[in-house]
Amino acid sequence: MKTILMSAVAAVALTAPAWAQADLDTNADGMVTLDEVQAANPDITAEDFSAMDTDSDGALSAEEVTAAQEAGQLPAAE
Ligand SMILES: [Ca+2]
Ligand SMILES: [Ca+2]
Repeated sequence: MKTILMSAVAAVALTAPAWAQADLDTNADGMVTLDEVQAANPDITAEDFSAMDTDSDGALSAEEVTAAQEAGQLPAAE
């Protein structure tokens, strides 16, 4: 029973598209700001953030977070 429940949780985590971003988005407003990125990754600079913010709106969307992680600009959430 316990195994079935854990498998279900794992499946949900794998299929949720924005799970990594949700992890960074500490105030849950749907966007990841520089402060939120730095809270999890103190080494990220404003310059690094600008490079990841491809549409320059001052925050990272789920797509931008995923792209940054795939490009190695942002550590992938564990
Ligand atoms: Ca946020
Ligand atoms: Ca953006």
